[in-house]
Amino acid sequence: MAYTVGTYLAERFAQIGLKHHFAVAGDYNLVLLDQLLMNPGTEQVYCSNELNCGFAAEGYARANGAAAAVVTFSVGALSALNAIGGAYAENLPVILVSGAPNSNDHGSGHILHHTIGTSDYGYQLRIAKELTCAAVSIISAEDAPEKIDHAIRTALREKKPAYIEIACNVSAQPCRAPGPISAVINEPASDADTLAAAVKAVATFIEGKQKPVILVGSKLRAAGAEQAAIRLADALGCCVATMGAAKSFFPEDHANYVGTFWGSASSPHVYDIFNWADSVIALGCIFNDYSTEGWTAWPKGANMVNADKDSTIVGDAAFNSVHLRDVLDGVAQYFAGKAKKDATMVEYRRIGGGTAAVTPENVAKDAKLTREHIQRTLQSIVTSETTIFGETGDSWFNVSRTRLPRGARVEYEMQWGHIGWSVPAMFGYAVGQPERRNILMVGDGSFQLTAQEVGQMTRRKLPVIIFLINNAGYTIEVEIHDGPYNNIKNWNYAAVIEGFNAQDGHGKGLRATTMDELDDAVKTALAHKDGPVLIECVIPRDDCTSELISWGRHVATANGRPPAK
Ligand code: DPX
Ligand code: MG
Repeated sequence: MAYTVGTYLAERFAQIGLKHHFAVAGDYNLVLLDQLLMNPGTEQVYCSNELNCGFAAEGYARANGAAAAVVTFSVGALSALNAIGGAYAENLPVILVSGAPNSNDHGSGHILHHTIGTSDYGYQLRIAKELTCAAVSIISAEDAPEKIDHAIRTALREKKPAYIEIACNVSAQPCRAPGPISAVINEPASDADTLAAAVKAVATFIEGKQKPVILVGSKLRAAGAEQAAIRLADALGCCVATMGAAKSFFPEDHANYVGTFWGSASSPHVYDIFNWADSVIALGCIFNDYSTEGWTAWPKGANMVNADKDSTIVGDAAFNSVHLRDVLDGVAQYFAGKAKKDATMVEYRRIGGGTAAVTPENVAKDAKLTREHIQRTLQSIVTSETTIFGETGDSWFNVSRTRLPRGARVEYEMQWGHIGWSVPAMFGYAVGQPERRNILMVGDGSFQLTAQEVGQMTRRKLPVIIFLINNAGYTIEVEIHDGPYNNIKNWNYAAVIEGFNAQDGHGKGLRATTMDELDDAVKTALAHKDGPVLIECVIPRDDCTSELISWGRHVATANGRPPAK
């Protein structure tokens, strides 16, 4: 047979468009890595540790639609599984592949290295089952094709991670050839009767309302419904807001776009208009404690349509097995040519929405650097080719304030919220989309978790621009609840980047404590093409956005609710 289990897997990677897969070596996966290397259609990209490897794949999936990470058993995979939980939360199809014990050792009573020291090797598969949509263990080449295809197909269809473990002595075993890829990537169509009923129910709901608004959530991309949401907005003519996590999932230059809806942390006038509206059409929204500002800004009840990736809820009726884009297109067609449902847009303009001019910055250029100047600087370099990764922390709100031209993208990880995610995820994204202007905004606390992956950006000469906000600690936590645990060890961040260069790297580390210094550093960063540039932006501990302060108060109140009697 011409194929092996490993080359079969590599062929599937290449067929689903994974021009790269991420890896950390270990003796349980070395032979598998050899097999994957034989396929020129999928390049192996190395990471510094398995947590970062999982996040690099997660970021690559954001750039590329899907991704894979290949790690060794237990010591590697259990770290990567944190990022796989993140991929589940963020609706990204990341295939985690783990090397596994030799098939002869399963059930033999042998005790193996890198395990918890018992002879049951099923624990990793059991853990993975909780965090993925499909998890398989391959201990024979016989059923490898079926198991591999099941895991990949389920991940692509559900936009969730999957897990494949392969016994180390099986990955080079002869295996049958893969069949056509359409069996793996084809999605079943919406159920026709249910779709017709769902479209009718949503259209009737909107007909009965005077003041609808559209709320775009972060599952819109996973649902493949970004273009359909624009068609619905065009047909209705009402206000469209994005949830915090969904920034850039609807074009900000669209006539109906009003900004972010996030309670008191909303864009100007957006919270007002949502309170004035008589109905909300929610598209792929996640309402959690953070996104609802501690349950205080939570659209719910009878005046809502909740349209999700594969299900739509209108009042007390549920419609399943219908794709969001099909429902939206059906409703848009229904309203095409009818009078616009644009009352919220008219009111938004009446209360001054969309008219705020950018106020000039009125300070001496050699003045101490401020958060505001960092945000303005970020704004000044955003192009239609830009992708910004906004890390958990005040970076969320700084990036949220940035206005985006058509084509600019923002990536957040707000459901999982793992600080440090953004460094490896940006690395993975930049591997997938190296030609974009890739910008990362990350806090000092977050950076300390995963800083090594800047070394991989250096290795691949990726010109990522990193704004490292050094506000001397965990400021978001300071605003929620302060204590000594929010102070962190300061680093010489610029020197850390220089350290990654060793004899062959071209990364740059710069430090800005005044506005002038930041302006100069950004000029240097824009001109630097053969490696990352990190700009350490030094600001006082309490210099944060007003959104963070008000949001932090609401979250603290929600966290502090006493137990129900
Ligand atoms: C924690 C958070 O410095 O940003 O702007 O100063 O807040 P700000 P930093 O990166 O600090 C981040 C810090 C400690 N969250 O304020 S948001 C708790 C937390 C988490 N993820 C993990 N551990 C702890 N979100 C993995
Ligand atoms: Mg900080």
